[in-house]
Amino acid sequence: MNQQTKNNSQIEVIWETPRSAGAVAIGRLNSLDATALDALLCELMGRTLGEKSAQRVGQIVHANFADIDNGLIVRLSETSALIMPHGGPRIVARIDVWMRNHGVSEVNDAVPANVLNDAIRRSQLAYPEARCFREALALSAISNAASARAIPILLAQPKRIAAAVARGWVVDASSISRAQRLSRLLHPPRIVAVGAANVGKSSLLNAVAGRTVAIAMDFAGTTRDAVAARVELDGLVADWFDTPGIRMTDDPVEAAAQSIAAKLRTGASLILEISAPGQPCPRIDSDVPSIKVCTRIDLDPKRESAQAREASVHVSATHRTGLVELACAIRRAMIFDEDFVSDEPWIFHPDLIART
Ligand SMILES: Nc1nc2c(ncn2[C@@H]2O[C@H](COP(=O)(O)OP(=O)(O)OP(=O)(O)O)[C@@H](O)[C@H]2O)c(=O)[nH]1
Ligand SMILES: [Mg+2]
Repeated sequence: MNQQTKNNSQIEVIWETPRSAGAVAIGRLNSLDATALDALLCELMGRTLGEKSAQRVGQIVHANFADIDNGLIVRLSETSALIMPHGGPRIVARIDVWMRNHGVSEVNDAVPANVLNDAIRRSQLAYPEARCFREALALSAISNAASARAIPILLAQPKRIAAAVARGWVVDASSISRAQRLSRLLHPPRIVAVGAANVGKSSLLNAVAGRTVAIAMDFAGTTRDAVAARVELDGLVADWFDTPGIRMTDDPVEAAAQSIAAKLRTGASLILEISAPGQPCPRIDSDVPSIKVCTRIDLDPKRESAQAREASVHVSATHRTGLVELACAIRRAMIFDEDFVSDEPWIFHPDLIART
């Protein structure tokens, strides 16, 4: 091949099909300059400008592609066309060289070999339909996400991150904290309910889960082990741990369970400090964020007790009231409302910014 490099940098080619073998490959040519696109297509087909070609919008032409292959060309609009040669990787690679030699710039989010790492390689192999490595990572994250609310946000990221990386976007502290909050849509956060014995902690978990997960009975010390259930709270899937009531005990089983509960609190994303009218929540020494919840509010409908006044959420497990408000309060503490609507990129995987 003896092509001269021409200045067609105003034309770009995007391969819509994956770089693996396939029956047909589809490349999209875009240009703001319709005349430059006409000229390039004519040259690709070995025709002179003005000859019957693929230049009419909507027309499909069977053409020779620079003696490399033959296939179809569709003129989608004045400024864009699809070229569809056979999908052998060698054919596509040779057309790429031809394009490069004709000054066409390639818009290709595929990762260059030097930064191709295992995570990217695995996701690209698993999702050959992905148009770029960021989309492959997004599809892989979607398939593992615990909460469905992650899906629309993840789908928006490939374009958003590519644009941000291209404009020299720098990951700052606020992007990192937002990413940490949003990651709770992928990996369920741990929520630990604590409180005095017999306030109604297990009943509350059963009410939220909609089934009997933990034994609830009218005597202190019913829960003697940490019991967990995966629950959905305003679209956020979380692991809710019920713990034994905090009280002095001689029972070695209950004491062991309390020490497990203390460890659970340290690794928690959120602590629910459960009280009931007349039954305050013992003081918990912890750096973990917490929400004060007053249960059994059916016994204090006017919210006159100190516990009702102190709490930010009021529920009754037996009457099933306040459960939606509790779910929303937990979700908001874990992921802010603005996190869902922000246009900022979400770096949900460290390799997303691998290429700069
Ligand atoms: N009126 C009323 N009673 C409730 C409510 N929630 C729980 N109870 C009652 O409170 C008692 C204790 O409930 P549990 O859920 O076992 O309390 P707990 O905090 O898990 O108790 P321990 O495991 O012993 O720490 C039971 O008799 C429940 O029926 C409520 O919202 N209103
Ligand atoms: Mg209990």
